[in-house]
Amino acid sequence: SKRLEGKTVIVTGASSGIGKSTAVEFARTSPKNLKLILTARRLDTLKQIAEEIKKEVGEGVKVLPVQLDISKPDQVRAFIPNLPKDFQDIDVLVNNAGLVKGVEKAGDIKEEDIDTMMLTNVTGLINMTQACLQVFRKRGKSGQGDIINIGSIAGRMGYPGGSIYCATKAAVRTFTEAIRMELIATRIRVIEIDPGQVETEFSVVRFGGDKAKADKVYEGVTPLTPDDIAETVVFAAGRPENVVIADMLVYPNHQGSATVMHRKP
Ligand code: NDP
Ligand code: 8X3
Repeated sequence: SKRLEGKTVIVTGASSGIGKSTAVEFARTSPKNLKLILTARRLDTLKQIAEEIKKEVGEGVKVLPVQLDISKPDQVRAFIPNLPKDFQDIDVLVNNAGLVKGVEKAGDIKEEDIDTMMLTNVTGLINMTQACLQVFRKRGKSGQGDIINIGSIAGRMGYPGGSIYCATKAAVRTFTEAIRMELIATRIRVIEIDPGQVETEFSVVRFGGDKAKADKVYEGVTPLTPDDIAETVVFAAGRPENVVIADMLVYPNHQGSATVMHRKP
């Protein structure tokens, strides 16, 4: 889309799943003139993805892989000042990095897992948002830019075995809603996309690398693909400047809530 031409886009958690697909989808949609900053902890994977993107769309998209652990406030603080000058004028932030650890119920949840989820999904997302708002506020008369937060159905309702993850995504949802109001006198758009079940590394991470347990989550169903969500992210970013896709809930066809799934016997 012409509307994305010339933009600088950051995707957090671009090494896998929805973030990776989102990076590729931005490049495909605006192959002529785009700057993409791919961030995650796994730098080697980001470098490979940058190569894949270049191979597919050519040199019109400038891709910069940057190692960044968003759960570390000092890394987020240093992130924008350390970008090459021609990548610092960020237009779009996709706050996608996030994770779930375990299925333990309250009383048995590991402290370490609580911290990891909170520091990544909540503190990390907030710190990234604050960093980019510094840039957005300087643009135009009142400020301009897009913040696209990946929430979850888990932020709209709790489910057993997901209390901390659900709480983190509920925090994302309320933070998003509040800052949309705070920024109402600006041209900054605040967008939330809430996926239902998407097959990515999400469940593998949840079960500490146990692929067999992860596969069970998707038994008898056809989950969304990360590309399905990537399309909605790029759609939202590509709307005319006055249009805000404030909030989108996206399910696969078999899903009716965080826990209601129709499984083929
Ligand atoms: P993946 O596990 O495939 O991808 C998660 C990404 O987040 C990875 O690129 C990972 O990169 C990155 N990440 C994790 N921790 C950090 C960190 N501390 N700093 C920087 N990057 C980090 O899962 P998904 O693609 O499914 O998840 C993407 C988002 O979508 C998450 O916010 C998730 O909560 C949300 N979501 C997922 C759903 C699903 O069913 N899959 C449904 C609804 C929402 P690395 O390990 O290299 O750092
Ligand atoms: C991931 C979806 O509800 O399966 O956000 O945990 S859920």
